[in-house]
Amino acid sequence: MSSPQRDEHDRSVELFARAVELIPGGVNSPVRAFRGVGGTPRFIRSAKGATMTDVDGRTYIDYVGSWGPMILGHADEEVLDALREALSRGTSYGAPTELEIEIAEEIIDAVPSIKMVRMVNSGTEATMSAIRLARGVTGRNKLIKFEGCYHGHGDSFLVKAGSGVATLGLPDSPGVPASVAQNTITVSYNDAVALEQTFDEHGADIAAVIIEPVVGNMGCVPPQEGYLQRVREITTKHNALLIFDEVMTGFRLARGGAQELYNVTPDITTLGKIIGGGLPVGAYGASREIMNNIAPAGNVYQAGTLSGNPLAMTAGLTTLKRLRQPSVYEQLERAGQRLCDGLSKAAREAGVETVINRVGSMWTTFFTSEAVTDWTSAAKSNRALFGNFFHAMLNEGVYLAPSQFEAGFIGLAHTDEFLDRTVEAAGKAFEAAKN
Ligand code: KE4
Repeated sequence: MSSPQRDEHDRSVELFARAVELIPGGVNSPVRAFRGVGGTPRFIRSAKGATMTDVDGRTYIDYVGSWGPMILGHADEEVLDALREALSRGTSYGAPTELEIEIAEEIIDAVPSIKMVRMVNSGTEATMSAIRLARGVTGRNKLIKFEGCYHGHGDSFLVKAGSGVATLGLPDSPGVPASVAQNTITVSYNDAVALEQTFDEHGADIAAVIIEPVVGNMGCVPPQEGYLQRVREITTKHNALLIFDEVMTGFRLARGGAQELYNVTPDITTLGKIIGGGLPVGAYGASREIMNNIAPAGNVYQAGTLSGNPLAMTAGLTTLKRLRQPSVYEQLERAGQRLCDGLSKAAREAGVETVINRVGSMWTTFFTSEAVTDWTSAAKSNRALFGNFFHAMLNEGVYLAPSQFEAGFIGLAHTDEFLDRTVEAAGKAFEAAKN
């Protein structure tokens, strides 16, 4: 791994100049553009285990992990071997395969609330399909989401959304018809009273509540004690469906996701990221009664050319099988605690006010002095200071998510050596960020 040097990234600068002429913002997903932190995004040439190497030959300890999927680490040998074997038999058939049964069995075994599952190609497809299903099943139109939560770029979700929408400060995206946006009601996260009041007013029209059970997209914000249980009670009382968007938390926080960790059972679960092992994937699942409404078993239509494709299923199934061991989540918990204790100490010693929210192996360092429990408190963070810290860490060879409103991810390849080097880098970066 190259030692930290002057911030040399000429090749990334050159490539970015070309990219912006050909691709909107030079990227194929907004949050990659470094708009939240300034500067030039690093173009990555390769990755292995806990590290990525950019086109200028600089290697970083990576805490983005492709925004969550790379829980085993990059270029895991078992995943690559399985993909090589699958590749020798072709890349896509557009016909059913045994693999799709196997990954369905694996997901259903891991997440007891899912008795039937449909594979799609992204988290956005999963959440779009889940709300269409909820509307189809209930005959109702309104949807409740939470301010600062992000569920992909489906029209219904781009209302006070998190992730890149929050990073770019986009109020609500142009192009979403008022007729669609008016069916989305936004409530503040961790406020059960506000949710109850909304149901008192609109209850009979509300098809579903969709929630990140542990939020990653305003930065990491855990549910307060009893909150998810209240959300469950309120939705049940009003016969609305509860959708846990576990695209990020699924197989991340526990093998059964946040619903296992907090012991709350949703009606529909959406998944993505980890279940594809780094290849394009999404999924949504529920009881047989609910899922049998999906075509061709039922009338709620949803389809996809590459849904369940053999390569993503191969990478995903290989990954999920490795996550069957409970020791995996014990290791991730220990790593998360070691890293975040170190970061907190480093910030304190540098005299920088931070609040670190963590659940298992996902965390966010908020540059603020008050608790971060919802979007309002998250938005008070000092984004400029975060940006300084981000670039100082990048120069120290640590690659964080380029936004205050994103979570970081620790994987099984982050050994204590990598974690301790990260803490050491942070000590310097907090000092540098202040100046
Ligand atoms: P995709 O369509 O990006 O696969 O998934 C959308 C999605 C749905 N639900 C949750 C809880 C999510 O976190 C996401 C996507 N997460 C972002 C990271 N905050 C993906 C990164 C990006 O947009 O490039």
